[in-house]
Parts: sequence; C-alpha cells; structure tokens
Amino acid sequence: FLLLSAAVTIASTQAQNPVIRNQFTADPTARVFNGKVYMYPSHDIPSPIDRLKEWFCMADYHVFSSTNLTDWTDHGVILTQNDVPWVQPDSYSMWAPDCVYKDGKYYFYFPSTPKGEGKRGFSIGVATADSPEGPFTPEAEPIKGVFGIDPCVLIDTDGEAYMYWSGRGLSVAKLKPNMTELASEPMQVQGLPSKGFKEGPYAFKHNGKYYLTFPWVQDKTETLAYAMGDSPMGPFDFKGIIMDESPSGCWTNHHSITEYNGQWYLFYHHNDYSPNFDKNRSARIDSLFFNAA
Ligand code: FUB
Repeated sequence: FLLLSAAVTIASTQAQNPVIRNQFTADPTARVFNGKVYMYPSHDIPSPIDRLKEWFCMADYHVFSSTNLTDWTDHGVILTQNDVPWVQPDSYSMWAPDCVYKDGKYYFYFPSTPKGEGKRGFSIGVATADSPEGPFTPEAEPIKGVFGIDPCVLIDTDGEAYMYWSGRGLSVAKLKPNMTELASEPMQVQGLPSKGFKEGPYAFKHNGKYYLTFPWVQDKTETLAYAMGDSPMGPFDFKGIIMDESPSGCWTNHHSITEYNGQWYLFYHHNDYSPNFDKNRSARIDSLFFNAA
C-alpha cells in the first residue's frame, strides 16, 4: 500500500497562506478544469441575523481560479441561496460544495436547508453550467434520498460517478448518468474508525487505489484522516492521519486533494483571519506527497 502524507512545512508556506485574502473561504474543493485550478469554497460571512451570530453563516458561493496557486481570480457569485427553488430563503446554510465535469457539463453539488413544513436538516442539490465559472442553474428539487452535508463526487476511470456525503457517519451511493439522481441506495462507508466524529468526505483514485479522506475527531478537534480501498464503494482500510489537529483556533478542518502539473496538493482551511471566531475561515494549500510502499 502507498502511504499518504502532507508536508505541512509551516515556515516555508506561511507567507502564502491563506490564499484568498479579501473574504472568508472555507471547505475548499479544488478541481482542475481546462488547465487551471478552480477552487469552490464555502463563503463564510459574519451573520446578519441573530440566530447564526455564533454559528456558520453562508449565503452564496464564489469560484476562484489560478494557474500558479498564488494569484487567484475571483469569478464572483456562482449561486446564491434565494435563487435555489428548494432552499429555505435566508437560511444562510450554503455549506461545503463540490464541482465535477461530465460530458460537456459542470455539476455543482451543494448542501442547504430545504424549505417546507416538516423539512429538517440538510438536503443536497445540484446546479449545472456550461463553464466552470458558471452561471450555474439549480435543479428545482434536491437529490432524492440524500440527507446530509459535504457532498463529494468521484468520477471513476470507467465514467461511473459516485457521491459521498456526511451526516450520521459517511455515506456513499452511485449516481445515475444524469448526475442528478441516485442509482443505488445510500450505504454507510465501511472500514472507517467506529469512534470519533467524521464528516467532509473527499474521494479520489490514484495508481488504481481509491482513497477516502475525511475530517476525523480523534481527540479535541478535526484531524484529516484517510483510508484506502479497491472499490469506490468500499470497503476501505483505515490508514491514518494526513494532517494533525491544529494547535490553536479552528475546530473544523475540511479539505480536498488534487494533482496539478505533476504535484499533489492539500486544500484545507483554518481561521487565520478570525482568530477569535472559528466559523469565519480561510482556505490554505500545502504540498502533499505519496510515500512509496
Ligand atoms: O462549513 C460548514 C461545515 O463545517 C462543513 O460542512 C463541515 O465540513 C465543516 O467544515
């Protein structure tokens, strides 16, 4: 098996992190489209409503692109809560998203609070675009049968797509070719530690192995951990920690892993610009290496 490790060389990288400096950016999902890195983060804001003054508050999503991971272009708002037909207006719950490309279209997956009597918790919806920069058009309804947050979509080398998400553990299901419906019943991901809170799954394939990486509370706050398997739906073998708890400040960590120009990178977040309130976070990047077996 390959081992996965992040090089968190704070001294050499601190000067460049956080990477977005004019707004908060949490839960960064990085994808390479058309030779550029696109980063789709959540957009933390100081809450305009009392109910969320001490909690996560997100109204919309921006997308950012870069060719050197240092200079980032903000392409502006690609989706906003009150433009999504199924989202409870002004619920400020546009949490961690993902975006993938398939057959000429970009599919943006995002969790939020559904509107309607008796609706509770989070659903996950899809918005589509012809460009990674949007504009994204939301589907009228969220994905049926999915309740939770933190969607991540893996498109396998055979073209089949799988969605992972969190909420009472980590779940996985196959997607239909239309990318907006489940093709299988959701199942709990097997092989992960039974103890400790887990969320934010991020799956990818490397050298024929499937990696399932996720924030995991081993002690006080979230580490980033990983497991490996031979199938996208598991079972996985738990392998260990990619990134330790942060020594200070931020309870959450949420990440993505991507290869760009031959180097692998870990995108994650910390509350660099909000040291006293860890719900206003900022995206960071560090190099990531695979050790030989
Ligand atoms: O950003 C809101 C939530 O915090 C995400 O859904 C979690 O993964 C955590 O980062």
